[in-house]
Amino acid sequence: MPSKSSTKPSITLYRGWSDPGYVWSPFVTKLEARLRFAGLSYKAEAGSPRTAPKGKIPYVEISRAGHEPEMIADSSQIIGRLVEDDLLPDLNADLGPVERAHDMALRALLEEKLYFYQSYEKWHEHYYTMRDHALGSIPYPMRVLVGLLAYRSTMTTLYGQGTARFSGPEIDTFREEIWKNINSLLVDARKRRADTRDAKPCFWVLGGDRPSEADAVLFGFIIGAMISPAAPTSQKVVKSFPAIEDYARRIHDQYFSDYQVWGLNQALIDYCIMRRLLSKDFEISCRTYVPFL
Ligand SMILES: N[C@@H](CCC(=O)N[C@@H](CS)C(=O)NCC(=O)O)C(=O)O
Repeated sequence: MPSKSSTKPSITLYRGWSDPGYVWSPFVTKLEARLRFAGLSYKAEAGSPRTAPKGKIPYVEISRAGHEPEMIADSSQIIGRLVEDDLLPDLNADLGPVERAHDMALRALLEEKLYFYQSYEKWHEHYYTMRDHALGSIPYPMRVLVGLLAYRSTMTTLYGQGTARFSGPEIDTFREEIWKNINSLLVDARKRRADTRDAKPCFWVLGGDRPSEADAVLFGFIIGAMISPAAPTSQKVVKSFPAIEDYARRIHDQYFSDYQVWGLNQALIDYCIMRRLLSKDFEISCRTYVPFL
């Protein structure tokens, strides 16, 4: 393990896509938020799950003069390591035990529950949009085959984890319930910040005047819903709660103003929904590869 050094290392963040701005992965945006909250600079590269240390994005390469570059995977492990090396502050250091428990419960709700509902919407209900984005770097006809394998693997995971045992409308209800509860927290948090002199200060999900770990995760999940045409139902739900969009917009304005703000073209969303309806027959033939569906 490299020793801590007084010179800052250079950090390359592999985000899965080379496009500038937000990417579709909530875990990538979570990590970017965490780095930006602390003003820690990083270089963005595409990378790929195929070359990632744990087969998933994000991952980072940390380079220090005189040391071998180090690759670290998993957004939480990366954050933990950067905190340990004093490159990031421990956002939860000043929280009491009850607030820490709430912070952890919120992160688990988003990363271990909502994530699977979002995956179902993207991979099952908007398969073609998701496939062509996630596997866009793979040329046809290979993408068709790799897409089916990715679909099968995702659905096997979702079935084992439990989500795919429910119907689409049931999953919609679960998803909506989570966002409704998040909205209640944010409405309350915004009220508590209303007395500050700053006209549009960021407000934070636990209601404090500084972010906690859960804020980076929540921001990642809101952006993941807002920018992806493969998640139109999530997007509609999030947009129905103005406090959620306001929360994300204030964070965007303060920390991500170099990225294009979300706001998908409605025509693009309608196209994706129509494309899904038109491709129903093909989707049914895909399912013959997944016998349990
Ligand atoms: N626990 C991981 C989750 C990362 C994750 O699930 N990344 C997804 C994109 S949102 C991924 O790379 N999936 C590709 C795959 O599973 O092949 C983290 O926090 O970094």
